[in-house]
Amino acid sequence: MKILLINPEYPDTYWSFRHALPFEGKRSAFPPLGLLTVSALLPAAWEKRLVDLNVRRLKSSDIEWADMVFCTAMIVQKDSLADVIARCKALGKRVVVGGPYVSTSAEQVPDADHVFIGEAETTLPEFVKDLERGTARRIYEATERPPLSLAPAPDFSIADTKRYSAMSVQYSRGCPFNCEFCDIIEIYGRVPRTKSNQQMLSELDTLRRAGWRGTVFIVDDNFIGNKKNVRKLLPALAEWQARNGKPFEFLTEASVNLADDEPLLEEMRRANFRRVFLGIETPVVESLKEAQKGQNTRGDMLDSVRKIQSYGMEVMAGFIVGFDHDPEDIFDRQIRFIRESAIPLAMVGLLTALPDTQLWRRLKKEGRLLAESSGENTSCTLNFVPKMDAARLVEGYKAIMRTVYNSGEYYQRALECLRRVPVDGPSPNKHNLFTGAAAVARITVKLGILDRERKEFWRFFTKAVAEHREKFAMSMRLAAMGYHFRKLVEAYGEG
Ligand code: B12
Ligand code: SF4
Repeated sequence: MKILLINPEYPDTYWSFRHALPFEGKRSAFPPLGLLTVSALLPAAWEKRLVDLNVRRLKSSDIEWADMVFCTAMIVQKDSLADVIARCKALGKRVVVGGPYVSTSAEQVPDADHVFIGEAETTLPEFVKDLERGTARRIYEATERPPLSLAPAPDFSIADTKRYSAMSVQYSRGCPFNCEFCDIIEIYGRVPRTKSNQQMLSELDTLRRAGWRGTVFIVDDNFIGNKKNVRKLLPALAEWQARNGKPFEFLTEASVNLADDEPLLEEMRRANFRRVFLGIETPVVESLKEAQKGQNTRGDMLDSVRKIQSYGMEVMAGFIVGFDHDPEDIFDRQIRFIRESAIPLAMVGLLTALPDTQLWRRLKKEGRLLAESSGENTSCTLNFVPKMDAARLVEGYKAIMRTVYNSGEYYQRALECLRRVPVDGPSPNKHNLFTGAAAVARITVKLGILDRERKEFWRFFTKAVAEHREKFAMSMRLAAMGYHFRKLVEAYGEG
């Protein structure tokens, strides 16, 4: 059996990092871990190929080669998914779909032959057996969320790893919190399930043996969701890093209460976590309460960010405007918070009601739901009727984008971040692509010569080199990221 696995194209959003990737000479930020896992769940004797549309085009010959096509999608990939399904069906192929978008919106893929709702660790083996017997159904829905002991190690062999800026692994699924707008807890549940230490270390061994060095994204919804197990994992991770010459620097996502746990932060520092993404959402307590995000009201959030930064981790964060309780001065308050937090990568979005979330159900009941969400929180469209005047909300949102990604503001935050985030131990930069001569040359030519904001770049560069020489790679990465965000603002936030 020949299986073609296809990852549809992402639009140009924060997380695509599309404008920063060329500096590193990469095509996409992360490989599609869902499909690598699906590949590992299929019989070893089947032949598999991956086409990631974010890395290269899909040729008709790719489709013709296959007996069956497997596609994944997040909601932002839905248009590309529809194109892929249409092309494969036109060539007479059997199409199997799954992943987070399909799991909440199965009715949106009428042309797919087989639809997987939820995680596939138990349903995919059942499908394979049904296929052999000729009794395969159209819908496979996981009745229970599988323990992660059933999750196989991802099949990295099908990915062209050189094309990606980081590799991904997953330790846990689910999050114990209950944020109203979140679909994670609907799809993956509120009881975080983890892999064993042995599973994790063996996945890392595979990546290391395959020659991977540099960033590894632990893609968990909330890395500290199951603190009891994470406490057992971290010392093993630190020891593994030390034994193997620190081949990886980790990036992950966590809830803000990470700041309350200094022993955990210390363990993360030892294991070489260099970046963490936090869901800060808003400095407005009433809006946090409305979002059922009590974990963000437990203390001063600026202090929390500073604490995490002091353990050697750059903080990245998500911010949201559009809550019912947002006051008139919300836009200024968000700008002020972002400025004071020294979070260079502040991903500000308009609130969106994702399918099948508590927010979606409430807005539906209140008659305020307008359409399905595009999932693109930068696209300046609302899929519900906000309490604030919609035009004012969108205008205020754009004003935040223009301000926080203005070169002067951004570089100021980046410098303050460099100041706050210590780098200790053997240089984590040694595997960092941003120290490579080609990357530095691309950055200095593009940002220091061709770009209209070159003066700001040189001001940043001079200070960064003079005051933070040991963080050169981090400075270069931040400069490249600033360019990506500025380009996004030009696309979405101006006018
Ligand atoms: C890592 C990650 C990313 C990464 C990389 C994604 C990639 N290349 O795969 C990045 C950072 C790029 C990213 C970006 C975004 N993401 Co994201 N991301 C995740 C995260 C945290 C983990 C994904 C992952 O690797 N999971 C591990 C694998 C093993 O799980 P899985 O994909 O679910 O696969 C399992 C099943 O779903 C199933 N399955 C999956 N595909 C298929 C296919 C077939 C054929 C079958 C049979 C089964 C199957 O089998 C697997 C094993 O059980 C998830 C949350 C989560 N827990 O999954 C959010 C998540 C997928 N992202 C989400 C969103 C909204 C986004 C953004 C739009 C955020 C934003 N607003 O900017 C952007 C959009 C990207 C873009 N560039 O425009 C939402 C999707 C919501 C939805 N309903 O579609 C999620 C669920 C989280 C959330 N609520 O925020 N994301
Ligand atoms: S903390 Fe994050 S993952 Fe957990 S429920 Fe809230 S938004 Fe979802």
